[in-house]
Amino acid sequence: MSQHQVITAGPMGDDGDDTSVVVETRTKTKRPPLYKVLLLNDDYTPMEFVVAVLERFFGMNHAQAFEIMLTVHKKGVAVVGVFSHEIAETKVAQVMDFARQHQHPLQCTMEKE
Ligand code: TYC
Repeated sequence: MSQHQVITAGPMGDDGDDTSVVVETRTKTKRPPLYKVLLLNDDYTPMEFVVAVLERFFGMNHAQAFEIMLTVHKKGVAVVGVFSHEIAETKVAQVMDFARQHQHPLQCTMEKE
């Protein structure tokens, strides 16, 4: 954002000697930080359950979900989405709750991008 500031050099009459200068100052508008939501591999959570999680909470179709699940399975971790802090927190909580309800040790975390 930019704001205009009038700097007046001296008292101003109406005799046309106005020495005011208009300068621009910048007001920093920082975009809010984004957060990566990460899914972690483990040895016990069934592959089909992870695929279902990715479909249910991250809006992936079956093929996308299967691909990301395999990436986590092979590499140990994958980014499953990037969100605002509040949305990322909600996704993590939803996944952790769902995993706990089904007694799977699936772990989901978030980190600043
Ligand atoms: N490694 C699990 C298995 O072989 C599958 C799995 C994939 C678990 C991704 C967690 O985030 C995960 N059943």
